[in-house]
Formats: sequence, structure tokens, C-alpha cells
Amino acid sequence: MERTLILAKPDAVQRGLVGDIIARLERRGLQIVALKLMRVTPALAHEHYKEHQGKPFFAGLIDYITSCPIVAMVVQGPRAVDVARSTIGATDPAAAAPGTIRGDLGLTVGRNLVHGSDSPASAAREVALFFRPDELLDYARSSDTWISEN
Ligand code: D4T
Repeated sequence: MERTLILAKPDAVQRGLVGDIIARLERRGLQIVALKLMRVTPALAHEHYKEHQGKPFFAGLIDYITSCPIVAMVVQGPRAVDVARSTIGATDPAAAAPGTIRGDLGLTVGRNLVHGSDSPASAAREVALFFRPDELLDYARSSDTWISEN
């Protein structure tokens, strides 16, 4: 069982595509472990994208991710990192396969709708950037997952 960070980026929120994106991940079989609507501060954006510092698209990437609220979530499942990335599709939506989120809903790399962690190590780092440990459901604890009867 793996966990991964998913961000529905500002263009997804503005275009009203959050529900569609979540539905695709859920239909694939991934379980939501944490979910929130939030703003990304410049400090968080720089930390999240620090591997891209110095690249020509870095400033635009920071402006984009901080421009409007996003929806951050953690999902889990077998090989969740790779499963989420294959559901999301290639980084450039113009090259992403039809049937993927980016291939169906996006067109340009600068507005590619979704982020998914690229490895289990990145996922652990990124989940900790966006969520406190107590914000993550513990599916082993039945009170977190089942509605109790009256
Ligand atoms: P994220 O990290 O957003 O899930 O995207 P990917 O994992 O698929 O792609 P990435 O890390 O290589 O790129 C991060 C982010 O930068 C934007 N970008 C990327 C861009 O605007 N221009 C570019 O040329 C590239 C390579 C898109 C995603």
C-alpha cells in the first residue's frame, strides 16, 4: 500500500474540474486519505518545486500554483504513485494519451491541471509539506472509515 500527493491546480479549480479529477482517481480504485481546499503560499510553492529552481519555467510555475486556491489530497492504494501518474497522463497535456486527465482535459504544459508525486520518496516529502499527520485518515482505525450505526 502506497500514498501519494495529488494537487488539483488553480486551473482545475477555476474550470470546475475538481470533481471530475477526484472521480477519475476514485474510479481507478484509489482511496482518499486527506483532502482540502487551500492557497499555496510562495514559500510552500518554492519548497514544493525546489527541484525546478533555476529552470526557465520556474517563475511561471510559482506564479501559476500561487495564483488561486488549489485542492490538495492524499490518496492511497497499491502502487499509488505510478497508478496516479498513469491516470494523470504525460506532463505536457498536448502529448498526454486520451483517457488520461491531462489528455482529456488539458492542452498546455503551463496549465496541466494536476500534480502527482513522482516517487514514493517524493510522495512522503510532499505529503508532509501539505498535511499534518493528524489530517490523514488511518484506515486501520475503524472509527476513521465507517459510519457507526445509531
Ligand atoms: P507535476 O510535478 O506538476 O506533477 O508535473 P510532472 O511531474 O508531470 O512534471 P515535472 O515535475 O517535470 O514539471 C513540474 C511542473 O512544471 C511545469 N512545466 C514543466 C512547465 O511549465 N514547463 C516545462 O517545460 C516543464 C517540463 C509543469 C509541471
